[in-house]
Amino acid sequence: MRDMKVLLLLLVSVFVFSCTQTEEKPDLVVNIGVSKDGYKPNDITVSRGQVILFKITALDDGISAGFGNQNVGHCFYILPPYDVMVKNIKKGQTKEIKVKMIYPGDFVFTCPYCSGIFPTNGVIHVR
Ligand SMILES: [Cu+2]
Repeated sequence: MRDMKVLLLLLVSVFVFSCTQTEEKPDLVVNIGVSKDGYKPNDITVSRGQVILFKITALDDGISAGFGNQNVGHCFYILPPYDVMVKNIKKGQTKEIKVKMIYPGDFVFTCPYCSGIFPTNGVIHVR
C-alpha cells in the first residue's frame, strides 16, 4: 500500500513537472522544416511565458530512405525540462505541438531517430 502511494506521487510529480505542453491559444507560430540537412530554422529565439505553436514539416523520409526498413519519419523532441515530442512526421506531413515556454535558457531540440546520422539538432533560446 505504501509502495502504491509512492508510485502515485511519483507519477503525479512527473505529470506536473513535464506540463509544458498546452492547449492555450498560441502567441506565435514557428514553422520548422526537417530533413537530412537538419532543421530549418535550427536556431530559434522566443520570449519566456509565450505559448508557441510549433509546426514541423518533414521534407524527406529521414532514416527510412535507405537506412531502415520502417517508415518512421522524423521527430521533434525538445529535451527536458520541456520534454515534449512529436513523433513519426513522415515526408510531406506537418504535425503541430503547442508548448508554453516557461523555462528560461537554451534548449536543444533533436530527432532521436536520425540525429546520430544527420545534423538534426537545433536550439531554442527562451529569453
Ligand atoms: Cu529525423
